[in-house]
Amino acid sequence: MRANERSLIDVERNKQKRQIHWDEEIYALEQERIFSRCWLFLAHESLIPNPGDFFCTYMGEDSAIVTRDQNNQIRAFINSCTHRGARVCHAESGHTRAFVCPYHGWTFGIDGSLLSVPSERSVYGSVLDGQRGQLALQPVPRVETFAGFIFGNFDHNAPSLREYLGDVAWYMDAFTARAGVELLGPPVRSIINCNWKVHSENFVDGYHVGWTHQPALKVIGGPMSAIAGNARLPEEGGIVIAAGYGHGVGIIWEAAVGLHRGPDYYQFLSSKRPEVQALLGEPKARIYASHMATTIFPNCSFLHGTNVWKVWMPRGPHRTEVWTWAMAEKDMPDELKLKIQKDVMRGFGTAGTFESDDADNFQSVTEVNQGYVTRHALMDANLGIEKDGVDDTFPGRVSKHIVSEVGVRNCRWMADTWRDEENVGARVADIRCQAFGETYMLRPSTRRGTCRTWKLPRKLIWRSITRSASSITRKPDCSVPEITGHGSIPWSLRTFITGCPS
Ligand code: UNU
Ligand code: FES
Ligand code: FE
Repeated sequence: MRANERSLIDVERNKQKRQIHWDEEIYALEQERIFSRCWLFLAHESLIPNPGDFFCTYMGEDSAIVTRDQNNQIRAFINSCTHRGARVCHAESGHTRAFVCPYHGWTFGIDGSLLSVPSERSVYGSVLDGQRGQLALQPVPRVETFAGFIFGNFDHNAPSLREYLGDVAWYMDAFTARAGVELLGPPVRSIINCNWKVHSENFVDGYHVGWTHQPALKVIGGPMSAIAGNARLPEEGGIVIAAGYGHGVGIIWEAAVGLHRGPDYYQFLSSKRPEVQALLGEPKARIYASHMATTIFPNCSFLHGTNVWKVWMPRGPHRTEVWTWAMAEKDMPDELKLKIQKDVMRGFGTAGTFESDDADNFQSVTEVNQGYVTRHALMDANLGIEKDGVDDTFPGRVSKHIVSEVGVRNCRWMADTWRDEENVGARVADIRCQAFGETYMLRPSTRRGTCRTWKLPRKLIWRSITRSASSITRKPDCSVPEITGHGSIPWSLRTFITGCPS
C-alpha cells in the first residue's frame, strides 16, 4: 500500500478517507510508527505503591510489565521471556519477588534482571555467564511520569514526556497539582469492535455528547443536562483546544459535577477550589470546577469532573480493548471515592450508560467501512473551523465554542507518520526525528498570545460520529480477582461491576 498522506487526508478541505478505520496495512503502519514511538500510558503510581508491586498492560500489541523495584524506581519491560519468548507474567497485577517463566523456569527479578536459570551449570555450562545483562527482560527504554501517571516509550530519541504532553500538562495541573490523584483499580475491561482511533478521537468530540447521550443526560439531570439533545450549545458554554502532538481538550464551564448524583462531590470541589486558586490562579481554578474531556494521543483519555480514566489498546484494525478506572483526588474521603467509583462504572464501565451509547457509534463508524465503496469515501472534520484561534489565557489552538473539531483537525501526528512512507530508505531514526521536529515546531506558543499555527495548512487525521446496539463484548477471559487488593474496591462491588461470578 502507498500510505500516501495525500490520498488519505485532504488537508485543505479537512477530509479523511474512511480506510483509516478499516485497512490492515494502515493498522500495521500505525503499530510501527505510532505505537512504537509515541508516549503510551502504562499505569499510575498509585496502582503499584510498594516495591515489588507490578501491573501488566500493553503498549500497542506488545505485552508489558510495569514494576516498582526494590529501590522504589518504576520500570517497564516487555512481558516475554528472553529464553524462548513465553509470556513471563500471567497475572494482571500483584506483588512479587520474582517472575518465574512458566515454560522452563527462567526467573527474573522485579527489576527485570535474570536471576536464575534452572540447572544452569549442568545444561548450559558457562555459556550464559557473559550474557546475563542481555538476557534480562527487555526494558522499555523510556519510562517517565507526570502527576503519577506512568508513560513508556520505545523510542530512545523521543522528546521528554513533559514536552510531549505539552499543553495537556498545563490543563491537567488543575486537578492533579493540589493533592494529587490516584486511579482506583482494578480497571474494568471490555473489547469493542471498532478501530482504536475512533475512541481517542471521540473524547475530543463534544458534538456527540448532547446528541448521543441525550437519554442518559436527561435521566441524570444536573448542569450537563442542559446540552441534552444539543438543545442548547451556547458559544460561551465551553472551549475546545488542540494541544499539540495530536492531543485534544474539551471544557464545559462550571460543569465538573455534571454526571454525578448527590451533593458530596460538589461539596468537595467547592471546598477545594480556593486552594486550587491560591496555588495555580483563577484560570486553572475555573477548570477545576469545569468538566474537561481530554485525549492524550494515542492511547488514553480522561474526563475530569466525571472522574474517568481510560486506556485504548488496539487489537487489530477493527477491535479495541478498553480499560476504565475511576480517578479520584488523593484526599477525598473514602466514601466519596467509593461513590465516584460507582458513578464511573455506571456511566463508563463495560455496561455503562454512556459507554453503551458510545460503543454503538464506535462500532458503527468502523464496520460500515466493510463496504468497498464506503471505505473509499470521506469523513468530514470542518466543525468549528471558523472559530479556530488563540487565547491569551488558555494555551493551545483554542476554539471558543462549546463544540468544535479543532482537536480532530489538530491530529497531524499521523499525517507525519504517513509522510514518512515517502522517505523510504532514510534511517528510521532520521525519519522519526523529522516527524517529531516538525510537529513540535508547528505547535503554537500561545501563552503569550502569538500563534502562527492556524496559518499553516490544516492537517487532520480522523474523525468519528454516530450508532447501533450490543457492540460491547465482554472480554471472554474475564478479569481474575485481585489477590493483593491494591484497589480500595470491595469484592462485592467488583463483582457487580465486572459481572464476573465469584
Ligand atoms: O467527550 C466526552 N466523552 C464527554 C464529555 C463525555 C461526557 C461528558 C462530557
Ligand atoms: Fe521462558 Fe523457556 S521460554 S524459560
Ligand atoms: Fe460519549
